[in-house]
Amino acid sequence: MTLDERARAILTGNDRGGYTIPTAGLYPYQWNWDSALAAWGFATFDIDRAWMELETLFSGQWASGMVPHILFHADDPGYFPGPDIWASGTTPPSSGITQPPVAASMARLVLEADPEAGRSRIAALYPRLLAWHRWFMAHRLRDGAVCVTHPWESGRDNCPDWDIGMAGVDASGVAPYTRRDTGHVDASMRPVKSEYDRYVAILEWGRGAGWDADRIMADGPFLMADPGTHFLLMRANEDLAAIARALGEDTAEIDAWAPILRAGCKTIWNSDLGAYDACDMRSGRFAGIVGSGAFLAYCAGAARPELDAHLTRIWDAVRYGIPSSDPQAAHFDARRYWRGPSWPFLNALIARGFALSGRPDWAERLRAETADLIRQGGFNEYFDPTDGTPCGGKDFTWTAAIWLTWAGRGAAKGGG
Ligand code: 9WN
Repeated sequence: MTLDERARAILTGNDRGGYTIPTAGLYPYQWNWDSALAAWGFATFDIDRAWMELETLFSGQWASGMVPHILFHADDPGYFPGPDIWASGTTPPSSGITQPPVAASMARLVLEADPEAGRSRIAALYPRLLAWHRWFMAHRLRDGAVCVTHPWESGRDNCPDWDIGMAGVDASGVAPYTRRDTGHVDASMRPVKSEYDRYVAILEWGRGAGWDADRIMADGPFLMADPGTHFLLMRANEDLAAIARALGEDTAEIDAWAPILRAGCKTIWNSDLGAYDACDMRSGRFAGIVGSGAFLAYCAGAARPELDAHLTRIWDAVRYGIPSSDPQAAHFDARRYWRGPSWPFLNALIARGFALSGRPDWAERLRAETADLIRQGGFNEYFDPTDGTPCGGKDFTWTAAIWLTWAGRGAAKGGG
């Protein structure tokens, strides 16, 4: 089997009928940004299935406009915390938090893959995408910066960026629970118990608040401005405006968001560090971390020379970019989830930023390194950036998707 064939087989193998799971066992439900990436992958060989993936994701949209980070279409005891713990009271049952808004960006790429086939599908999806972005602008902004109310909302769950905010979370009253993740993959690659206790404590607080987004923003135990989600929303707003123009819709509302978020970049600029940095909005303190979320600035036209310097320093310190945290910092852990590893799907998003901001050389370098990781190690969830060891779940949906759309499509060509 060629790598293209394997990648297509992973996408179809993870298809549960209208939605794909990220990987069997470890993640048995529909995840938000995973699905958006999956749609992009499907668009290379089954355009109808690509649209269906996004449509199923938005079938779980809340009345408020929020699109949950997990949709529990069918119960599966292999994952904790499941639908009974979140208690969303919605159909389908879901989590009560969101994830980075990449769906509009992926919908734009799916549309461009076949504009004719996509016309009616995007017309139906557009109001839903708009409602989700409107929800972000109304319920997740503080000082113009996009915030996360739970580390899972960032999609970069245990990155060191959140340590400062997590330190203030009291997990002493958490109900007893059993983790399922460490039954699927090596515990040394996963978040530690003290982090899990806090994940559950924040969840229990939100559930107690009836998942009221404004109450959680105002008083919840965790609130941090996240450079990653901030820049992805800026990017996605531009992609949503492009979709709107293609549909002949008025873009005034979306256009008005751009200066707000551009001004918000100041909130997440740590001038002592010379980098975009997560900020704990409860204490007003910066995390002091140059994480991979900062490098999504290139997607948003928000790059700065100081950031270029951090990028090249950090990238040159590993064999395979882009590490999820700084290899020269004490917290770096090459195989523990978001505390060091390189993630192929995030590389695809970062490289899109490089290409859009006039750095095709960086985009090609990152593509080639990501292709090497997959060729050598397979379609894993993530990789050790120092030696390329494949880590986490296997046969991963978004790794397969970005092979088909990006990593396997470059100068070195990647069919085989
Ligand atoms: C919690 C599915 C998801 C990704 C996240 C990744 C991980 C979940 C977990 O897996 O998070 O949402 O249980 O660890 O961090 O980015 O969407 O692949």
